[in-house]
Amino acid sequence: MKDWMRIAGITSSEITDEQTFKRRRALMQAATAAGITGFIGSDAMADELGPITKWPDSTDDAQTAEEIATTYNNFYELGTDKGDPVKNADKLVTEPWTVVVDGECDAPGTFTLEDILKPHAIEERIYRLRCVEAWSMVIPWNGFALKDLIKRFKPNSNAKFVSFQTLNDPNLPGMKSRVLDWPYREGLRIDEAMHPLSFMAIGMYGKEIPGQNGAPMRLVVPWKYGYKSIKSIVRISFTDKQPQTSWNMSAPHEYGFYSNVNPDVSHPRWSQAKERRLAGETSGLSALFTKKIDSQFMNGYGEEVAELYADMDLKKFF
Ligand SMILES: Nc1nc2c(c(=O)[nH]1)N[C@H]1C(S)=C(S)[C@@H](COP(=O)(O)O)O[C@H]1N2
Ligand SMILES: [Mo]
Repeated sequence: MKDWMRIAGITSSEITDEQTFKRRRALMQAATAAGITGFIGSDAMADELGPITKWPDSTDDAQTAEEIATTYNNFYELGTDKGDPVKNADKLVTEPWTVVVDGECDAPGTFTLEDILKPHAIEERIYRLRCVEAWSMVIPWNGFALKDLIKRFKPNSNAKFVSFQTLNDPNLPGMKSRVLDWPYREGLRIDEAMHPLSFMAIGMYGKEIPGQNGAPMRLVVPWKYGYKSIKSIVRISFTDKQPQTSWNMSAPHEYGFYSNVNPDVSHPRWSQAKERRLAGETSGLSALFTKKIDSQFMNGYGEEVAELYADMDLKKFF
């Protein structure tokens, strides 16, 4: 137990729970069904995932300590303080888990988590995650390319956008507050969703993704502000119109649909030129007070994604 966790009011018993066990079992069943051998399922190995291939383009930036990435979170359904999601993670019921896929596609349906995971080999991708609040982390995610999942649902030619929804469980402790119009909603243009960098994470640090980070499955779009990376997804819809997104609905002049990381486009209330990197050289509370570094255009993924926005005024479409 680390001092800073105690300060944050986190106890070790709050970190492990029955949900983790159940998710592990579901993943093991999926791995078995997919004929994946060598899947580590012994109790001794707890919630380790495996086997995992390494993506060659991962960032070399120092990784954020796992203890920080899993205890300093934004997941408003579990509370608005950074330490709330880990404390309330056991309230997020992830078993059974179904994902509804609908809208402009030829293979819609209601899928169990096992159905969703079955065909996908698991990859590790180390990405920068840049929150609109001007802090950032470097996280090794485990999952698969979003495009490989989307292709299975056969979006049709009217599918110009894809939208996502988070579990809408009014019993989650943060949902009593009207801070956002629930359910949490996010969306991407279909070409953004099909971009090879868009990722669906089911794990991090080689383990199943914990509740506070968006169990059992969350989006990771590394060139966009973190709020686009929607957690605990229960619905994927293909639409011909730009979908409504939670932060844009709550404050449209502050949070645009695109939300591409851009040091030259300030938030109306603060600059986006610099960020606080919660990295690996420091741990514990001191990591929260690290020096600021320069923010990068598209969070450093500009070379890969700039073509998506070739003809767009990024100050207008922020
Ligand atoms: N459903 C849901 N997804 C969410 C959020 C949220 O409040 N609810 N917060 C977002 C924000 S603002 C950020 S920065 C990232 C944080 O992800 P992490 O806690 O795994 O670092 O999750 C995003 N996804
Ligand atoms: Mo964020």
